[in-house]
Amino acid sequence: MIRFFIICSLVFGAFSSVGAASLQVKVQSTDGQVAENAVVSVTPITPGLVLPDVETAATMTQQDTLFRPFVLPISVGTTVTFPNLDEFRHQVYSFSKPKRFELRLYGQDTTNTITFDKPGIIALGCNIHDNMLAFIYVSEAPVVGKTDADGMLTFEGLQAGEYQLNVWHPDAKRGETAPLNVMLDEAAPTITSMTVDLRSVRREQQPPADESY
Ligand SMILES: [Cu+2]
Repeated sequence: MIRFFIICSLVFGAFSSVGAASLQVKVQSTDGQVAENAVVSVTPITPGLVLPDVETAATMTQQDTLFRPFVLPISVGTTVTFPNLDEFRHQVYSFSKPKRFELRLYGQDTTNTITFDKPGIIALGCNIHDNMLAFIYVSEAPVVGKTDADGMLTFEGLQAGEYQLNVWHPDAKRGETAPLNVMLDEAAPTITSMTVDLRSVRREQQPPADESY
């Protein structure tokens, strides 16, 4: 009878901890500025952690002669579609080592997909519109996200345990900064902050210089 109760409590304990912990990350620059578009990767350290399902599909839209979003975080193996919502054609390319490609001139009627099978940073451009610029961050981690305009990012549905956080930003001076280990507890949300050393001039997409495409 005693053994029965022990088994029950073990099972219930394991069950109730699944997806119970949440993690809030605030990213700022070394000079205290809010860091929007910082990509945070979450890698489990504690053995046996059950992770949320990895997203295997994502979208990088071309609209109003801009990429949307400016920064797209994905996990390795994700397939990205590149819909063109403009009434004129784009020719999107990447010279970045993890995935070199070119999507030949295409309009609204073409569905382009690329699967990113190696980790790394992909800079996107368009051969027709020089102002277009975006980044796809392909993470080895199964859980990845990016900060909002307030420099904040929340992960839900994580199991309690230890994780390593890595942060990347398109304007970081020296690649990735030092990782941070955090212990998530199901009793209360974990709130942590990370710092990135950013260039003073931020890269962003400017609207096209003229309207003659
Ligand atoms: Cu274009």
